Formats: sequence, C-alpha cells, structure tokens
Amino acid sequence: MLTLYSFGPAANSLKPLLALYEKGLEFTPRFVDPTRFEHHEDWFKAINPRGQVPALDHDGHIITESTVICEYLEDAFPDAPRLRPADPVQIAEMRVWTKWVDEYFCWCVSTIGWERMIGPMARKLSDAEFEEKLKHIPIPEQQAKWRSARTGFPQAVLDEEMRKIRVSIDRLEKRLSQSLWLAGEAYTLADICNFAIANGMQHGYADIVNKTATPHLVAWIERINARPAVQAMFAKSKSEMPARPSATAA
Ligand SMILES: N[C@@H](CCC(=O)N[C@@H](CS)C(=O)NCC(=O)O)C(=O)O
Repeated sequence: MLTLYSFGPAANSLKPLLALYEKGLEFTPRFVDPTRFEHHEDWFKAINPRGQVPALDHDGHIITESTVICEYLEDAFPDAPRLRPADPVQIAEMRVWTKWVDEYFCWCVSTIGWERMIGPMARKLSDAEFEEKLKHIPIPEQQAKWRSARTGFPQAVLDEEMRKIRVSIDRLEKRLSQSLWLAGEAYTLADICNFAIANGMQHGYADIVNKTATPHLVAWIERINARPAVQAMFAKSKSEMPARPSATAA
C-alpha cells in the first residue's frame, strides 16, 4: 500500500504526485495542511522527523526527499511506465538535472516564494504565537528561514536569488531549444523534477518566463501540462484537497 503525504500539487510535493500518476500507481493521498502548520505536529514528525513534505509510506517503509521518492518508485515499480532512461549515459544526464534542481534551482525559487507567501502568513501571528510555532520546527535552518520571512529577507539576498532564478531560466531555455525533453529522447524524472519548480513561473515570473523571452521553456511547460496523467493529477488532487485560505511555498 502506498500513502503520499504532501502539501498538494506544487513544488517538491508535485514531483512524486506526477510520478505516481504517470506510472498509474494506486495510492492514498494525505494532504498535510501548511496553513495549520500540520507538518510541525508530532504525528507528522513521527513520519518525517524533519517536519517536511513530501513523504511516502510504502507498506510501512517511510521514504522522504522528493527526488529520492521518485527514484524509489522507479526501483520499486520497474514494470510501470518508465520515467528513467534505460541507457546509463542518459540516466547520468537525468541525474545531473535532478541534482541541479535540488541543489540550485529549487533554492532560489524557494526564497522568493517564502518572501511572497510565508512572510505575510508569519506576520499574521503575534510575537508569542510565532515563537510558539517556531518551537515545533525541527530543522534549525527552517526556523531561521521563518524568522527571515517574517521580517522580510534583506534586499541583497532577494537580488541574488533573482539572479540565480535568471541563470536557471536561461539554462532550461538553452537545453530545451536543443531537445524536447531535458535528458534523452523521452519524458523522464529530469522533466518531472524541474517542472515541479518551473510550472507557474509563466505567471509568477511573467517578466522573465514568457513566449517571447523563453519560447522553448514555455512550450515545455505547456507540453507537460497537456499530458493526460498530469491533467488527471491536477484535477484529482485539487478536488481532494481541503479548501485552504492560501497555498505555501517550498
Ligand atoms: N529536500 C526536500 C525539501 C522538502 C521541502 O522543502 N518541503 C517543503 C514543501 S515543498 C516543506 O515541507 N516546507 C515546510 C517547512 O520546511 O517548514 C525534498 O526535496 O523533499
């Protein structure tokens, strides 16, 4: 039995949701509500002591880290449609892209997302409420990030993260001007993991991600959104999620 704990179809949670639907695997979705700080509750920290989503429960084995979950699904369900190339050179190419999104692309987008979304959420809390919430966050770096989001990240940090976002966008555009998919000739985890972060940038970063400046990147985002599994995933996940006042950032 598979259960996926997630914030719903965005950011890191989107990666395993896309993989599960693309592979046609039955699973129980368990939406963890970030607006109620559910991921910092003891019941969830018993599942992932880092208090972060996504987390996969497969017959009682807990797998964490979004990209690792996707690779795990490939290993555990090799007969389902493949999302990893067969050729070792292409597998290496795929992993360069998944490593890059985890170590670079995701972080700059995350900081701007925290500034835009977590900051206002944190400022709604009184000082006492905020300090109480912080006590339940297990990762010291995440506590510091909450503090920075509440006060607002320094402008120099935001400028640097925007520079890295532009580097990321250029890198994706360049690659996608040469080939339909990021690694090899087919849709793979390289596409899934980068799309999870890039999808929506055509709205949230419309000045730098648009049909004029980045035609290949926008076409790739549209191509992935048109996939039947992706459409089914968004439709089903959104209908299954409890109504929430606002979404959150990675
Ligand atoms: N490296 C982890 C990062 C997970 C992560 O940052 N998850 C976010 C949601 S996309 C989260 O749980 N944020 C809440 C928090 O850290 O307090 C992964 O790829 O799974």
